[in-house]
Amino acid sequence: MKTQVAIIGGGPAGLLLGHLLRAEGVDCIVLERQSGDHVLSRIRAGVLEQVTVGLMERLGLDARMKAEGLPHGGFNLADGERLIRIDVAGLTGQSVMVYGQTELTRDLMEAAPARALEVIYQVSDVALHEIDGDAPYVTYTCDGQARRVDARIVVGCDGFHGPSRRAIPEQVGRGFERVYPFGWLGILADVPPCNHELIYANHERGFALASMRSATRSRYYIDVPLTERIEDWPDDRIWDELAVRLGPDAAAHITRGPAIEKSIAPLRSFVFEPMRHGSLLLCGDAAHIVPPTGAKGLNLAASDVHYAAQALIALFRHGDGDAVAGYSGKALARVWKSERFSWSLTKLMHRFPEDGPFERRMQVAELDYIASSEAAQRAIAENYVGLPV
Ligand code: RFL
Ligand code: PHB
Repeated sequence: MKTQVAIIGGGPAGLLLGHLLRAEGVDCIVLERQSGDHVLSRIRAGVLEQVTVGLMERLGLDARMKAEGLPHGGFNLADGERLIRIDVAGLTGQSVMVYGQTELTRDLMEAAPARALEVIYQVSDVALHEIDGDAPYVTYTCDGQARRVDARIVVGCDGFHGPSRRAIPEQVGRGFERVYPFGWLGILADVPPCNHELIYANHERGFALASMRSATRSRYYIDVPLTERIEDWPDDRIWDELAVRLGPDAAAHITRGPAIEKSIAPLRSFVFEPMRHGSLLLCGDAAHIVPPTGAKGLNLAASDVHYAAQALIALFRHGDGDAVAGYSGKALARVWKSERFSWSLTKLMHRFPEDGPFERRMQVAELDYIASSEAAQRAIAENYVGLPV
């Protein structure tokens, strides 16, 4: 098989890129290891930046998002008794959209056949070849048969554990990493949210986040040591902990219900440089990971895809190879800024086991400053809503 762009990974990054390329008449194929149902069963991001919303609008795939998504003009930082509201809309003139990654992925998946975007599910043994030159190819197994797809460009949208990043020779690439000493235990339940906006709480017992998917579906998180096992967290224990950490006002409005999904995700900051080598481009979690505190992971994947699509359209429509050469620099400039924001919000809102009274005083002083300074709130708001692409 021959195509212009072979995309590895059919998560949000791979599907979004596939659609943007097909919309401009560029040939591509998406190879996904899992089934479509499995991809949709992963409960992940919930907050979309303007850039992500804008890409769905450009594709004309925003109808359900506009009907069912919840535009949020602010969010809250809680610290003990205090609630600091960040007026994102007032400070930036923009808002974020609460719409689950699962729903966005479903919209992209369902639109694929009608737009001639070919996605092959349940492929295994994906391997990249000859990415140093102009004629790379990808081999894989499907239905027990060995297959090969020849392309001009390969794009790795295969997440943190996929094979694409590992295909870049060790002497060419470098990873920068920070692993955090805790994970987020998430619970999804069909109950109304305790507050109409998100609350990120720093309590002496640890971090908590009150989020949502809709007016009737809530998503909550608490941070736990990495040694914790999900089996040791029956639903009631999670609800009890959330009620303490989120504070009495939020607790009074928590509706408890059985978990539809429950899992522990480790927290990591990671950036791989460069994001292009030869004919291989990396997008999304394949190239970088942020801790979820800033709600940036999916949105960074979307901004990478925006830059990658621009570069590939320039190459295939206008014969301009410079854009592909410039992809990594452009994408990384935005990636590092989102990494900084996610890392700083994580530091501000979590109790690290190694921290002592000095570090705690620093958190309190920073929260005091944020509470009293519009400039500080504006800096948080413009990062939260998403820096321009
Ligand atoms: P994905 O979603 O991991 O998709 C990669 C796809 O590649 C496939 N794959 C392979 N395919 C073929 N061959 C192979 N060998 C393959 N290996 C892997 C996988 O099956 C998969 O389908 O990466 P992508 O597309 O880059 O998207 C990134 C986002 O999923 C991720 O950054 C976000 O979910 C992060 N994130 C959040 N991001 C936000 O913007 N806002 C949020 O509110 C937010 N909350 C979160 C989050 C991530 C979380 N977890 C669980 C990590 C909350 C949580 C709890
Ligand atoms: C979510 O709703 O899953 C969510 C929201 C905000 C975050 C992270 C996750 O910062």
